[in-house]
Amino acid sequence: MSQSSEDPENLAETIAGFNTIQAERNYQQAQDTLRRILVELDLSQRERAGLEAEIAELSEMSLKLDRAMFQVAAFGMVGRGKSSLLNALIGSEVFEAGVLHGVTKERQQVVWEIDNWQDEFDLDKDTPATLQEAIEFIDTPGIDEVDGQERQRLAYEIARQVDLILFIIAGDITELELQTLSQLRAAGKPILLVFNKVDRFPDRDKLAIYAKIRDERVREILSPNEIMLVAAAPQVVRADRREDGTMGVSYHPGAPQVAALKWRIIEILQREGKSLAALNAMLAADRIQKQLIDRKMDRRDEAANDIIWQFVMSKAIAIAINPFTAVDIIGGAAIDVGMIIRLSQFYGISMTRSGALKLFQSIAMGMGGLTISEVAAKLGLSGIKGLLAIFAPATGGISIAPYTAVALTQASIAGVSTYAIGQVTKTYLANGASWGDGSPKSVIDRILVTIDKHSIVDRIEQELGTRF
Ligand SMILES: Nc1nc2c(ncn2[C@@H]2O[C@H](COP(=O)(O)OP(=O)(O)O)[C@@H](O)[C@H]2O)c(=O)[nH]1
Ligand SMILES: [Mg+2]
Repeated sequence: MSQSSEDPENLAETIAGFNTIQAERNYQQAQDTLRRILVELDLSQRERAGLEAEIAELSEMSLKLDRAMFQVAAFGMVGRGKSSLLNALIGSEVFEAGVLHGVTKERQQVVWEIDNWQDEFDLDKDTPATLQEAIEFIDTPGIDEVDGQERQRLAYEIARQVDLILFIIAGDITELELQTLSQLRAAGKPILLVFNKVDRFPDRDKLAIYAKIRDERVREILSPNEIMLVAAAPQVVRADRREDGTMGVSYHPGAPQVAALKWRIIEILQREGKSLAALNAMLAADRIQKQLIDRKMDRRDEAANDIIWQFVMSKAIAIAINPFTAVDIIGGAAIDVGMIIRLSQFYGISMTRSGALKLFQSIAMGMGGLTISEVAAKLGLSGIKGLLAIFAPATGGISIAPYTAVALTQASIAGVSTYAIGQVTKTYLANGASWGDGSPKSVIDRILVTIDKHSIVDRIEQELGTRF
């Protein structure tokens, strides 16, 4: 080890340097990952539908990383001075503030170049290269202005998006404030508890409240150095001599006292800005990617079900037209095998005709047999099976009524069996052409119990009814 790195000050600098490099690398990596996800998203128009918000959030995150944006949100009850505070930090009246209840109706944001604080803090000298270029300040409605559920959603949304939360109070802390504070804390983002309007308290009270919020209820949620005292829009009292010669007081806006808070924000931004932004982006990317994959799978499943249904109806119609020549399912096997081939193409797992036939046979055997009555028994359609037994001897089609009944019954059972074969095939293919850990039989049994046979029979009969 060199002489200089044993010097404690140099060592600290070296470590800080490593941290900076690490932060830089995390940042780079997050940026690359987001870009890659966006490029490789590869969603069809149909898969995209309903996911617009997530995709937009992903692009937003990517943009945020590209622009090196640090997001700071003001949060708190109505009238605590959220809008005033952001204005004081920025140094101009960007957000509407006022005495009226609920001036801020919805979330608003403004991007603000960090250079603007340059003169005040002589940033050039002190700021390392990791300093972000801009802060986005986000103003929100009061947490007591939106109902419980909406409030939770808002808190959750903001907490997961932003890099720093300013939670603004202006006096003793209320139950609702405490509750929201701990909700926000759970998101794991840096929080500063900003005690505003200190100009309204005599010094002793200020200290008392400060001690109180530090010592009692907030202690579990926040550490003392996460609490800041400010006056965003202080009122200065002035004694005036009125025209009639008497004395009176008037109130005037005084200079904001927010310098210490600015410093804290810069400090957090310097220390954690890049890592935080990278971490947030990665968390969001991970969450969104999982959603996208789920959605893709859902869509895929729906599309596969559409394919299966087409074959179910082809089979049902074929059998309804010609019931007695196809009492065993093998007779209609061409349709099932066709379905298996079509599904395998859909899942991008190519399968030859003989491969498909083999799969068909093993599924059919796993389903307990190949004749209509065997399948009916296996599927729990014994009522229908009974019907078959009654009409089966009347093979001549003597009267039209039994003929129709038998035709419909056989068509329905054949349709359900094709449906079941389709579902089993789908599961097999979606699992990468594998039965997974279990045997084919166990997979088939598991799927068969989940099929609502009677509603499928109803649906087939209904669709047949519209055709015949
Ligand atoms: N005395 C005093 N009044 C303040 C201070 N900050 C904000 N106010 C006043 O509190 C009221 C509500 O402020 P506003 O920023 O609209 O609160 P918000 O609803 O939390 O956004 C306004 O009339 C502000 O002038 C402060 O530091 N001292
Ligand atoms: Mg406001």
